[in-house]
Amino acid sequence: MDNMKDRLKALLEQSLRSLEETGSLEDAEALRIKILGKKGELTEMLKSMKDLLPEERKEFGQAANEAKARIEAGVAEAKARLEEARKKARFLAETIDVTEPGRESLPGFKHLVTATIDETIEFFSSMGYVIAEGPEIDTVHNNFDALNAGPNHPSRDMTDTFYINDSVLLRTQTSDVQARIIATQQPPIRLISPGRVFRCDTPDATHSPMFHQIEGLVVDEGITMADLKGVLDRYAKFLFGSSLGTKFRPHHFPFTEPSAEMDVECFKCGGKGCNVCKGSGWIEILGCGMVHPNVLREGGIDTERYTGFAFGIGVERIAMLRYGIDDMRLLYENDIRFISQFK
Ligand code: 2U9
Repeated sequence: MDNMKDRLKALLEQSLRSLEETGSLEDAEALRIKILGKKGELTEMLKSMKDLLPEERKEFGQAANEAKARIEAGVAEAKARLEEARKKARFLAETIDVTEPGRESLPGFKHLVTATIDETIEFFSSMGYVIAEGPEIDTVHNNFDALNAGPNHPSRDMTDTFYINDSVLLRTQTSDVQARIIATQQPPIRLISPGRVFRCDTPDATHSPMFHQIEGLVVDEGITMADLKGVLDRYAKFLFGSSLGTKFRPHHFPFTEPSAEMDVECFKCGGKGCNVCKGSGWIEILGCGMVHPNVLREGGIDTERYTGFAFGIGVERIAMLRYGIDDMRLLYENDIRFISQFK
């Protein structure tokens, strides 16, 4: 009996010390099983009580139960301590330093060609124009015949136009969109047609075999050159500055008569002459004219009742002027160092 009491005392002391020293929740649980589990050291000791005399059993039983309660309390204490330590460590590890500078995000931004198209769309839609789009591969009829560019027109030449076959080509202008519309709709018509066009050109600072156009078409009763001038003058001011004047020079296009090119006063020098306007004080920005009666007639529109005006804008040219770019190829290389200057 004395021997058992000594062993119990030693087990109790040893257990409490180990629990105090244990450094992890897993170790604390392992200790609990080692001492109090089904085959634990204290459990075994309680089992061996059966060999004691009845009065010894009572005394030892009491001592063993007390020891068990103290060890259980020790386990609970150790677990609470370790749980707290684990929480603290986690809080420390997961702390976010809100004073640290954030990582720079790289949001996308519009390409200069897209930005120019979108701004032009914004301007014309605010005046009630609709946006019309069409296929980039179209018929010779829609691209040339319907636009009064007869069989001998120079732009039909193989060296200027990409032909797919005798009757199908890559459109050289977005006018094919308008040709379709006037063939299927009656006035009033008021639209712009932004899109890609193709010409057999070797790329250089001012040419590309693919570029973007925005063409406009208005057909209604009583449309005159004054409407054309008013709208396009407003557009030039919207693009380059409200104080700048515009002028119209006679020109020739097969689909308009009379035809003109519009110049705007140089936005850099205000008209005095500089490197941007090449000393003239004026910058050419678009072509325009009153829709040729042949074109309206081809589309089934009564030319006694209706007249119209049309214009064509080279998007890259406008973007280059506005952003001071001297080589068109830079717009297509997509070098992020170049493009991000215009964010
Ligand atoms: C229809 C009737 C008339 C479209 C027009 C221009 C003038 C023009 C150039 C601008 C620069 C082409 O990209 S560019 O090289 N375009 O100057 N375009 S009038 O006239 C039309 C279109 C459709 C039915």
